[in-house]
Amino acid sequence: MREFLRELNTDSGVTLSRSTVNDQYLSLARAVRHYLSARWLENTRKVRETKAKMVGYLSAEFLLGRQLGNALLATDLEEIAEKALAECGIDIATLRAQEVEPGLGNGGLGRLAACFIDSLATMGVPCIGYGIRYEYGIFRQTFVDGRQVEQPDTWLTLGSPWEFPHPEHAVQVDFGGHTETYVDTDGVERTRWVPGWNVLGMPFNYMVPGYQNGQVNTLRLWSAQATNAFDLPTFNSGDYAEAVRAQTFAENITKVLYPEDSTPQGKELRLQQQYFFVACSIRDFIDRFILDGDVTTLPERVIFQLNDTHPVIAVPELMRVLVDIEKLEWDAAWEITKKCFAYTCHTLLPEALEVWPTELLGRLLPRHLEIIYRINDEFLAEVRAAFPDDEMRARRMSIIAEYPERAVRMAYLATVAGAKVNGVAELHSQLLRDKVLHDFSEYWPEKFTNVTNGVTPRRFMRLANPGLSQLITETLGTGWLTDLERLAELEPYAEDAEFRAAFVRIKEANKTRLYRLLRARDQVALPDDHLLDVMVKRLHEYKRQSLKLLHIVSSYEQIISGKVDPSQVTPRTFVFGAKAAPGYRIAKETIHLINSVAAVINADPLVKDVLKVVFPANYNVTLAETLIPAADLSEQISLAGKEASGTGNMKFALNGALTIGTDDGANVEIRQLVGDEHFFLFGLTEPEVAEVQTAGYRSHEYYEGDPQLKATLDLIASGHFSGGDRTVFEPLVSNLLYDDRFMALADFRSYVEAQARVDAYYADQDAWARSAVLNVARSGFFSSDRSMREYIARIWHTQPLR
Ligand code: NBG
Repeated sequence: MREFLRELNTDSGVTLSRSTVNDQYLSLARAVRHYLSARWLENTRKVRETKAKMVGYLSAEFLLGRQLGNALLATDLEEIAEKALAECGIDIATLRAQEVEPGLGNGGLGRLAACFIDSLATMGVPCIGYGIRYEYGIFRQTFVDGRQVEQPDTWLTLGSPWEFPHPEHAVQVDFGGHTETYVDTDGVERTRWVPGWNVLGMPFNYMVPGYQNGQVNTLRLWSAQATNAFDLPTFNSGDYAEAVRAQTFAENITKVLYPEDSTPQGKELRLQQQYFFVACSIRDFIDRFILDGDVTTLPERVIFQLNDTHPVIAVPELMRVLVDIEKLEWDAAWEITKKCFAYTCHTLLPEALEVWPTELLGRLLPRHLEIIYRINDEFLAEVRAAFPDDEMRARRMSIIAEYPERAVRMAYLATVAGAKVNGVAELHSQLLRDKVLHDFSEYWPEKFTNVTNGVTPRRFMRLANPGLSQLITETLGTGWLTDLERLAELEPYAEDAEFRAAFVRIKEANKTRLYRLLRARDQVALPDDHLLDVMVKRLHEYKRQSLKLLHIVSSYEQIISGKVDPSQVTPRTFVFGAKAAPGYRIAKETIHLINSVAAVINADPLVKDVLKVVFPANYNVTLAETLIPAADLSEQISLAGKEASGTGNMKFALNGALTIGTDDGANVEIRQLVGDEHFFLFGLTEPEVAEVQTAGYRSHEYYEGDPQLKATLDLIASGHFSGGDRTVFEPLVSNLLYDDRFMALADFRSYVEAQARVDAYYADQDAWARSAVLNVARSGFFSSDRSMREYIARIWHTQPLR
């Protein structure tokens, strides 16, 4: 408390009585941060001294969520802080709510990175996360007339108490120019890069505290600044804009997060971002951890995990550093490089595998393009030697694509360079081996492995669901939060009526908490006796929010057309949360349709007691923390073979929602673990999808053949949800009828049948509660601690600090 007041007086310069909520929040944050800093310095010192091998987690995204709650939990200061503040008449919840979450990621991939660094800190494994400090994170979503409108995410304006700038560790990053050869003093011919321009990388450190273990790792995010920010003579001459032009230009590099996670925007700025942060990170690691300058020891000191293809330009960058700057022989440098990287692929959509046109790469990073060509030449020579009469194979495996334009396939580069390549769920890894990277897995079977994703139980159980966490602790004692498989011990309690009742009361309280929030935030009032059916994730066709919508509209259509009596319907509230990439037309139209359907259904007295649709704007980590613990039903309905893993699916199961889902991504493993009776499976399997596609998929036939589906689509097409205007949703309807790349219509029948099973099962509240408890008890596998143990054992070979 003294700390808090001191911060308030000295740092914010105000007295308690005159302080704003923001002052109070900042002071509390700083007080907690002080508490951690000594540990942090100690940790960093130990890593340097013991020369422990570190994980360098390279990721263009870290979707951290709010920091205050997590820091209080990690330091076990929650109760103390709450009591002390209460004595000053301050409600800690108000301060927590003041924090703007750093939205430095799009979705699952960025959130996974955040879960992983939390787990590593909790396990005491030295790790440094490297990424980008975007000035504007993922846009803030608003709705205007039901349409998404993006607002800039100004997360830094009210102060950012969690970051520590380190100007003394700034790194210069070069771009452009050309390369030339020269003969060095030993008579060796070498290449050097003569860059055209450069910027400065300014590091900002964030603490990554382990859960109550005194360990603090570092997340280092880079911000771009001009090397010569300000041109005084030009300024004095009166040309103020020109005087800061360099600065503006440089700062653009880290200005915004690309709001896209599954189609690459072939944008030069994005490549600049990627190179910028990995160049900074590699330089930084060598300067700060290889103190004797012996870069040949790098593989003993670090393994850089490439989080998808975004950081893969780090491979030629490390080669450049080793060969051009450290003057190692090419072969020696390549041996080192191959040991320093491992690659995680997070997708199956071909359009999401990044490729960079050689024209662009050569212009921006001429030396790197040369290095990539040489890596490719040597690799293809190897392939040709191994398969002498198979030129087609060599062409297929080339890192350089020739069509439709000459371009570098970043996933191939990562696969060739990486010591290991992994997918993020069993099915995904299998499809990587069998399809996306088939030639490579044949050539290097031992390189390929799977590590199924996980989520941190500290944030997604303990912080998000204190009620359930307390019940579990009362039942099992402490310790389960860092040993989540212990949830299995809850299994017998599924048969215990008293336990189930307590469990149900917590679910109800979580619903109440959510509805209170939504009332304040979105001015919607929700009935608290409905089945709560939730679909939250990025808006993408493959995830099939449209299929969910077809189910809702079909339930509605059956009532208004008199086919079903509303009194026969299981009352449901449907919640959506999703952002669409600003340039993704169909996704944005889907958002518009969801909002339009919601407006009509919520206003229709006929369905008033049985159907509600809500779509709170700006779904983010913070909202997820309130939404997920309240859900009864988790929607995981991607087309089989498209969702790499999913991690939301795990968060729901761990909080006692039942899943309705396809056999896709980690759903497969969730179903295997929780059991078929406690999971609503539907839809084509991946091999069936492939079959239907080969045979020729015509979605129109499903429409013709299924009266319920026809009535549903016809209702949308009729203008019922667009004030009679038939043109508004015509593109969406046509897309489903004549293209339907992700086969929503093919899975419709099976989906509504599964939903009928949901209704029937929900009627037996006790059976449902039992299944919900079993979902929790059987989902301990999905802790990110377990994922980290697997990476450590099979990929990283690092040790906890002692
Ligand atoms: C996403 C997948 C998800 C997966 C997360 C984390 C990208 C490119 N991929 O299925 O779509 O859970 O990565 O692995 O964002």
